[in-house]
Amino acid sequence: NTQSTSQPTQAQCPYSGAHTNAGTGCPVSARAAQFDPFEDAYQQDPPEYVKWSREQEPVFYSPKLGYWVVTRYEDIKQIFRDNITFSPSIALEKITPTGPEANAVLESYNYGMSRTLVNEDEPAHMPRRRLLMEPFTVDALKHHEPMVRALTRQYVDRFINDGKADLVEQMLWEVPLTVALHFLGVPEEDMDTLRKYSIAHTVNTWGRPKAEEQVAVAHAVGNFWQLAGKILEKMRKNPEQPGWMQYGIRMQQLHPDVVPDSYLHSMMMAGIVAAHETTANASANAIKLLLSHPHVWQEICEDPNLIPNAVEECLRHNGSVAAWRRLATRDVQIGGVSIAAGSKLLIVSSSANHDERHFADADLLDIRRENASDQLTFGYGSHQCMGKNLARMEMQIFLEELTLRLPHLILSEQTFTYVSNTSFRGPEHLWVHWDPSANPERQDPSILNRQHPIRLGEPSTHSLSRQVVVQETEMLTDDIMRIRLAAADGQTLPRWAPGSHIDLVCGDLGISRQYSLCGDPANPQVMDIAVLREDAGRGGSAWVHQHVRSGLPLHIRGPRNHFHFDEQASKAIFIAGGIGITPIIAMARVAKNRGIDYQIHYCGRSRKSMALLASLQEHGERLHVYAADEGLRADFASLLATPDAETQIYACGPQRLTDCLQELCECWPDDALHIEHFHSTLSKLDPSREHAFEAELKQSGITVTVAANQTLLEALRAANIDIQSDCEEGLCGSCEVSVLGGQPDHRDVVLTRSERAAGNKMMSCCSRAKDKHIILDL
Ligand code: FMN
Repeated sequence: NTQSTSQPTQAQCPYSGAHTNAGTGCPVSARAAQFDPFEDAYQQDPPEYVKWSREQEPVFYSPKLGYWVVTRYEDIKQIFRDNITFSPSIALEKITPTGPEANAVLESYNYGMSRTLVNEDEPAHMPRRRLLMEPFTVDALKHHEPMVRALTRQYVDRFINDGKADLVEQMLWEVPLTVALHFLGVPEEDMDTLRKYSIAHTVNTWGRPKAEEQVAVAHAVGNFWQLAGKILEKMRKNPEQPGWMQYGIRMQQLHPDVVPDSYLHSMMMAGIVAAHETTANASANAIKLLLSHPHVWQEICEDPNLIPNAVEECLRHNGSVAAWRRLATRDVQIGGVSIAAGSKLLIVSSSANHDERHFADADLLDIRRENASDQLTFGYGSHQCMGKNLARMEMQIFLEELTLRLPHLILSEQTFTYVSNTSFRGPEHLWVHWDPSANPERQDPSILNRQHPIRLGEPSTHSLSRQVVVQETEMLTDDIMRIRLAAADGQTLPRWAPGSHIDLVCGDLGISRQYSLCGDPANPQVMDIAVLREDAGRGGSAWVHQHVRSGLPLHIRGPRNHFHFDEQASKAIFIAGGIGITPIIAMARVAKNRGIDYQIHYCGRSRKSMALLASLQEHGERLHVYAADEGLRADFASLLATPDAETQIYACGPQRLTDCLQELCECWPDDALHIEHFHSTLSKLDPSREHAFEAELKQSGITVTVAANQTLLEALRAANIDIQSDCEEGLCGSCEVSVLGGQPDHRDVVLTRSERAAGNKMMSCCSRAKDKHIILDL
């Protein structure tokens, strides 16, 4: 209850009366003693402000705040995971208790904010969350997209010719508020008043208002409360209207025990704040961050496919929720530090998002970061932000509109100010300028018709493309073309290890195909692939052969690697069939350079049809070539007759070859054989032969039904669970989920024999449950 007041902070010091350090006289370290989240330095850059803590003292007691402060990724995720030990009940509690005068003002408005989802404990929370979640699912959110687009366009129209704007004032505050109101089903007429009140509410809950401000804030909050009540009454008269509140009213009627009547009023007020300010702040932070990295801004202007992951990376790097709160309900250890029952925790999620232990080069803004969506700005587990996908949608649309219409936007010189509070963070103003005469739509008004599909839900690595240019092509055989790619901007390309492949986007066909990198991993200037034309294929390789010529710009994604080569191995056997030589040749080159004892066995129809034979000659006697038209056949049965604990086998080729190898390696140590499959063996999902099952999601506290005509991945996404995926054919391994109970029915070709037998992970794009129930660590 936000009315409850904190104890005076000093009294909570867990060390009072404890033995003290001889040196300082106090067990609280000097930096911990200085920690003050109301200082400007915290507001300006929270992760930087607590960097010392992440590095040296990841869990510390702050005497100024009366809270334990937690700053590392794993510790914070663990806290989010366990909502019984770490109660959310104090999430909205006032950090600074109000004085009697302000309390009297609040009372005069009958202010009665009770718990909402965000600070509700179990067992009340989950049934309520389940009941109220449907309007937040990806399917339910789709129809809001045109509204968000239209609003965004309308606001940009207002300032596009001005040459300068305060984006917060002129767009980023009001659009999310209007979207929030639409989503909640609130009439627009009360927008201006609501705006004023919602700022006051933030200060009231998270800030440290001075005594004289407290009373004014209390009046605003009281008014906000009363207005919310009035609007709710209007809605109750017409509960069939669209909107989350109306949905809540209907649920309340059906399940009054789960959604009590009194709850709706609080839900309305909290909903406005939650849906509005977080997104407004996140958008302002994101645009500020991107514009302060002009080359990154330029990249997304040129390729809007990058926007969904750029949004995610901005949420990670500079999110709008800097920290969150929990209450320890029992004595517990966090990161090795003992915390007593009743202790309050400030979990600095913005710091977790910069934890090098989880995010490589964490301070770098990398819009292609593959694990950006592991960010904790939305929280995690059963209390994860329900509106996350609405926020993602808005942020994508804002960036799309601005990069399309104002690619020449420049961040103006300015000092950024923040509303002083522990949790919600975004600049109060964001001044930008540009030359309106250079607005692209003045030259070509048709750009306004361009619309990029937004990505609802978490970003997929499908969207992380980069532009390259074809430097040269060469026909290696009648039907295999070698293609050399270079970075479009003349820069270097990402590093890759043998076994990696890229996804090549096949022009406007709307498809992409994977190709293994077969060049030299030590050369970051170029990437080589070799593509076999498959006339009976699905059109991708035919497109490549028809269109790819020197000088052609192309889009690629990756590199990605699911066929890791153990460079520490002492012995290796490489087996390739036909075009399967592409990943193998890169591995063999590294094996040679590293002095590994290796052999290459390469089979094909005829030498004429076998690519890269000339380059392979460097391997001398280690290379064994079997051309069928010469009557040569590999004798794998003899080669693999004696298992050897030190030898790793890497194979790539047609299915009959890999099946045969799998059989021959039955007696080899588990996981000695590594296979890369170029083609999926997955047949189309046939609902008549499948059964529906339930997936219980341990962390999220929900159970998802996977229908017979649906994949587990589809069902998880429909329930707003973030899962990465890539090929969605059981080939790539991106969509792996951990299994805690029940038996997976594996359909992928990624997991090894022992991994399948262990049964503790599965590929959600294709694998199912053997029985009716499976428990996942999600
Ligand atoms: N096909 C090639 O011709 N060369 C390759 O190096 C190659 N590498 C692949 C790597 C992976 C990880 C996968 C999954 C597939 C690979 N393929 C490769 C197969 C192609 O992705 C694609 O399936 C093939 O070109 C046929 O496409 P199409 O049926 O659209 O013509």
